[in-house]
Amino acid sequence: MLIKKPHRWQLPERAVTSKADFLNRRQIMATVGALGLAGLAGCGAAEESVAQAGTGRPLSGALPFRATDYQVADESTPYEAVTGYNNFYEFGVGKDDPARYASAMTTDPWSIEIEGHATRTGRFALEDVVDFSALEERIYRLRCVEAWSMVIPWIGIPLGAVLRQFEPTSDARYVQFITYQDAGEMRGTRSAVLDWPYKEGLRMDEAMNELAFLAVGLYGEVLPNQNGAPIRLVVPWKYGYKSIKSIVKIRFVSDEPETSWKRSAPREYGFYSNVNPNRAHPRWSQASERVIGAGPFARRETEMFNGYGPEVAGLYAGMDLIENH
Ligand SMILES: Nc1nc2c(c(=O)[nH]1)N[C@H]1C(S)=C(S)[C@@H](COP(=O)(O)O)O[C@H]1N2
Ligand SMILES: [Mo]
Repeated sequence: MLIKKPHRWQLPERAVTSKADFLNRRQIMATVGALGLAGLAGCGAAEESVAQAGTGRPLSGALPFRATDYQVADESTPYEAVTGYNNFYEFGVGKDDPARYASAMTTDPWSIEIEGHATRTGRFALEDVVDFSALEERIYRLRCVEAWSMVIPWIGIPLGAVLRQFEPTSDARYVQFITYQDAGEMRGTRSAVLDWPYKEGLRMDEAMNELAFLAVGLYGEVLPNQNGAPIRLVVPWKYGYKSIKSIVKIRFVSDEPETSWKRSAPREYGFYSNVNPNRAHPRWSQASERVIGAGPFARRETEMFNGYGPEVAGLYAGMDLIENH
């Protein structure tokens, strides 16, 4: 028998910040305007959207979406910081390089190649992978391995729902993701900072976890290029580098796939990369983090699994998370 218990996000004592508290008025009005709505009825407004009817997708501006209970109590990081302080090494290693140079990336048309242990494989247009009339908002913490953090209101779709469409077989124990690569458009890839293209991966049960998400937008609008347009992974209980940007290939594989940061420095960056305040990076502590956009001295204690333990700790039952870092 299926016992349906309310999940943590629905508990009444979990104060939910209203959207108006963190979306600035300009963005709210842009969303309302684009949806042609007379009034703003919370974020549920997007439910009566603008049917994209499986054809095309907005290339800029507002996206239709519905609100969810996946929120955190803390205020969202200001839009300017979310889109101006980035890691996207394909455009340079400076925090402002992505905002400066990522507009050179072509994001339309965009297709994703599906390979490996699945019934449906081949090349699919982004619009056939993601139903742009079924988007939802999730406000997640993002914790970079460099010991800084943000809170970002993403728009997207659960990863599990997307992967299931391709009917992975029982041999699919892991899934690998690969970023777009174009030396002309991505000036950073002319230096061998990493072994391009950028690669990431998850164990299949991690990928199917309810929290794993594919984002196509943030702050109610189409994802800016510097944040990984047109589609990027968001895995909120892992260090930020697992959340691979601008995905062009998804491979269902049976063995642990190669991942860029582990390949570059395995002692520092593991496959699992779960946020863990108890395991210091070999060169710095992970016990606390700098809160971006909240003033020069704002810090918070880092939480195990970035605060998402109730949802994900079970995935690692019996594992030594220091050794399997
Ligand atoms: N392809 C690609 N994906 C990437 C990165 C990158 O350099 N290249 N940086 C990662 C790191 S280290 C972080 S912290 C997050 C940052 O995401 P944001 O810029 O949207 O906040 O993206 C991750 N995804
Ligand atoms: Mo990061």
